[in-house]
Amino acid sequence: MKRRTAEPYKIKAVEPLKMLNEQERKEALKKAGYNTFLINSEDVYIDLLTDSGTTAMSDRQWGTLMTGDEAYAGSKSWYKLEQAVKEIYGYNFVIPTHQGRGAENLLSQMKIKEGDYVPGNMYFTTTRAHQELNGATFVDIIIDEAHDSLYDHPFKGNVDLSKLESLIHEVGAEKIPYVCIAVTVNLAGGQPVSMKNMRDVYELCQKHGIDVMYDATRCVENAFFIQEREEGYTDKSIKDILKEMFSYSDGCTMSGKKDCLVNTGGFLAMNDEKLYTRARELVVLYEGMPSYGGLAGRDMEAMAQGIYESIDDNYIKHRIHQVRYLGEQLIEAGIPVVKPIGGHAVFLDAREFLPHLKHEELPAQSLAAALYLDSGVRSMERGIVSGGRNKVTGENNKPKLELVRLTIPRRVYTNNHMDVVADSVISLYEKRDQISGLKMTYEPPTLRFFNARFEPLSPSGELMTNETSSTTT
Ligand code: PLI
Repeated sequence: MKRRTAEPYKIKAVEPLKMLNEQERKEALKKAGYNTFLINSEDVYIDLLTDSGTTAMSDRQWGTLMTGDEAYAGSKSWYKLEQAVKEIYGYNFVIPTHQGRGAENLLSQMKIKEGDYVPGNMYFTTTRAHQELNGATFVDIIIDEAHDSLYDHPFKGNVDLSKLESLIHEVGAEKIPYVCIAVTVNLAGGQPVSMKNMRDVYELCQKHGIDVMYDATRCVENAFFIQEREEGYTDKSIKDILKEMFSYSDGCTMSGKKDCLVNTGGFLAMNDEKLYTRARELVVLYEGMPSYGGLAGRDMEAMAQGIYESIDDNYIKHRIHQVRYLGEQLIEAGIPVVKPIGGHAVFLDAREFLPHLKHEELPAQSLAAALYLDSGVRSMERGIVSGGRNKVTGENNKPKLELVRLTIPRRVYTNNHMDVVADSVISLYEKRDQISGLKMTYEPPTLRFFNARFEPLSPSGELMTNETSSTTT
């Protein structure tokens, strides 16, 4: 008999949810220009837009808020956070930032020169934007399998070493300020990198005098996959795995809003003292003193506590299993999703889901809008709209993966919520031919997905061309 498991926490406070009817959802969607980023949160039933900053904090974290030291300089709370980062991630130096992109800004400004190349295992929107803003060209060195949504690979976030070697050969190591390795890879579907691959990348980079900087945003999730899948790690603790992972890098940027289990916060960490000294100067310009970096003392307290909670083996096991619980229901129903199911989200393959739509008709944007209309579940487009335009030609970047991300916040929803989401996706799949494409009616020049507006392409101007919702909400 298969024994079922449940959430490794009790619920102490609840936030009641508003449940709009179909007509109200239709109006909310139209008002938001069919962009799920622009829907008011109170109009959302189950919010799977992102796992970023949406974590439920523990009673201990809430408790630490009262002990936050709000001193402008030398806050006690900062020293607690610094200690937690050094202990768990193992770096020598830490600079706090208001969130991950604050750390990306500092790192990119300090290390990149005009005309440089930054290789990475698939792009992330803000990371690449900061690299480009500082004059670098991003080069994708992830294994080819990562671009194939159906290819089942235990470590689909791995770097293709031959791609990295070719780039070094082609442009020269002096044009590569660092290699950026994301653990896990968000846009590939939350896919992990193996320990062996991290070790190999580090060895290769050391040979050429190139730094390796991790995007550590979902590093605990990555550590779980190593424990689960990589030979020699089954009996190791998440804490030990993390330590080894970070030993194959020279520093990292971190969005604490994900695996540090807080609503805001981040940091830049490194082993090089010279880089740290420069970062201490630069952080004052953009974030604040090196002892708070844009954070309140209470935020730093909560993040220090969150870092320790995140490495609890029971917490992370449930976290990954909850995402898988949703993903496996969809796979069983024949829904096209990115395989294997990753760490923080289930990704619907919108081109397979809506084969009647051309890429220019924005299948992922349309599917995300249709899902909200069907059940009030909010998801996020990760496809051609998020891909933006080529900075030289101005053409749309056309990422091979055209996805809708169902991102599961940490410790927020129960498996019953996952069931409601699965029912809605399955019901939409049954009437998928009724979903119209969208056209962009307003396009902001940078990171357009946040604020762009759309309209249905159907002659009736409706998103669902023959509307009959099967949901009860
Ligand atoms: O949102 P920030 O600035 O704390 O972090 C930026 C960031 C960096 N790297 C990666 C892999 C991310 O996923 C990331 C932010 N992700 C968001 C907001 C998300 O919804 O996935």
